[in-house]
Amino acid sequence: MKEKLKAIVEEALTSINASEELDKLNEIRVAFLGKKGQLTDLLKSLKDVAPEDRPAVGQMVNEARTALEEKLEEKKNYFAKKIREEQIKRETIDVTLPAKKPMVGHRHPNTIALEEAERIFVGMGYEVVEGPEVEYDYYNFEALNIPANHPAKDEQDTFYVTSNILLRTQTSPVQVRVMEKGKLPIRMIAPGRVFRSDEVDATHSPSFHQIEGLVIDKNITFADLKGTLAEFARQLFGEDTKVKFRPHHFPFTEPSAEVDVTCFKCGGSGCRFCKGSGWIEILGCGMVHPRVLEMSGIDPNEYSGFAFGMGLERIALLKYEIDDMRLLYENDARFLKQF
Ligand code: 2NL
Repeated sequence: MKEKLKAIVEEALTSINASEELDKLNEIRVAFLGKKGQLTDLLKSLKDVAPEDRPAVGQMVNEARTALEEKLEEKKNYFAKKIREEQIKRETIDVTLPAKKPMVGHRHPNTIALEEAERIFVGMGYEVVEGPEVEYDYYNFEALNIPANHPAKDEQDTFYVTSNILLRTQTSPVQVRVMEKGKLPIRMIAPGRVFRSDEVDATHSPSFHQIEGLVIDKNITFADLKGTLAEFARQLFGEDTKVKFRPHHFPFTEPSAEVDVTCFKCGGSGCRFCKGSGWIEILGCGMVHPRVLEMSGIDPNEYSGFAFGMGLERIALLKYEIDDMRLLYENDARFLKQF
């Protein structure tokens, strides 16, 4: 029996040592220590041993069992450690590898142009004010001296929500709302989205952006308007830029003018960019019409002011020499990346 036990233990130890994976260990455990395992069988044949030898033999078998269990456990731990080490090795991150650069977007040309214009006017002490895109007919037209049936209303034909609520065609309503509040003087710009029922082409869109400006105080004259816009043009297009005021008509200003700047490409001598004229139109302006002041509760005998309005897209297209406004809205990253 002793011989047999020794043989079983040796066989078991050899198998354990030779095993190369966790599953194999389980097989060994079942084969030797399981219910029908070799060691269990041996224990069953204890009844054939002389009664006086049984305790000693029984103890031997049990000791062999404990020894095998310990050996199995030891090997199991060895496997677990090996698997963990392999996993750690596999999952190691090489921090010296060059990182994948995340795609970082940047500002839209419209935004760049807007922030540039805002910077210039804020530098001159203007406040930036925003207002609703859905407006009352009153603030968009009536309060700006454009009564029902006025031809200018047709020109700015727009999107109506109801008969007296519409999508604003200019950001002037924001300025009317400020004038109405009655806090003077006013020095503000009103940037924002405006809407007109225009067909899409290279220079038109049913939705575009405007920056309007308004200054109201005592003794404001056309000279203040000229000086302000000349300084704006110099900062936006370069120190040598000159401005030219051409008489024009707007219902909300009197007198009114359109403003051209000397072409920043050719300096005014005439080129393809300015279509040979040397001048580029950038905005409309004028002295606020006394009726407009009056309607918002400002006494035109005490106060006067100037106002101007420009298309943001127009500025962005000029500044970046883009020849089609539609490019600004197509969101083609290959185009936008360039600015
Ligand atoms: C243009 C140029 C302009 C104004 C906008 C304005 C605003 C108030 C009072 C008086 Cl609250 N005027 N804005 C003035 C002149 C020109 O925009 O081309 N508009 C169609």
